[in-house]
Amino acid sequence: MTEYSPVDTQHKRGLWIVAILLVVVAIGYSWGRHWMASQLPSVAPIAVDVPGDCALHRGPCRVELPPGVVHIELSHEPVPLEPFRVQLHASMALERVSVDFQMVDMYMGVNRYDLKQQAPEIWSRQAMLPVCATGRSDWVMYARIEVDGLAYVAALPFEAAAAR
Ligand SMILES: [Cu+2]
Repeated sequence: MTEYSPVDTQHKRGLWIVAILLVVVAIGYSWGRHWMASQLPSVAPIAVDVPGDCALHRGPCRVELPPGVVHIELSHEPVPLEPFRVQLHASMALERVSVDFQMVDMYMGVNRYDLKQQAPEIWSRQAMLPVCATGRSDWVMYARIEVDGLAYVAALPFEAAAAR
């Protein structure tokens, strides 16, 4: 016959509380890690070479990635504060594409756009450039392309027309 003493019962209750606390901490930790991961870009990008004659305002640039070729173009020569389209088509399916516009040695704020998927290998999005206070027109579009679980980034130069 088993006898339960009040001390044993208290001890058991204490163990239960510890177990529940451990579970709560474990769930919190796992959720926190998940949340932090979702706040960061999923993968660090690999810089890829761009042809020396690439000038997006004149026409499409061809970028070679290990899994295939990507053609990137703008609908027309961008004018600050006027919308233009960024279009991208690849020889393979892509997972995610975003672009960011900056100037050489001049931080122009966040000008990041997530492109929308039209088909697995066709992505596009309307974008707009801010006005440069110095009147310069030399820009770089950083295209970040995610494919096969890896991210690549290509720096594509172009000129903007004068703001109207
Ligand atoms: Cu500027």
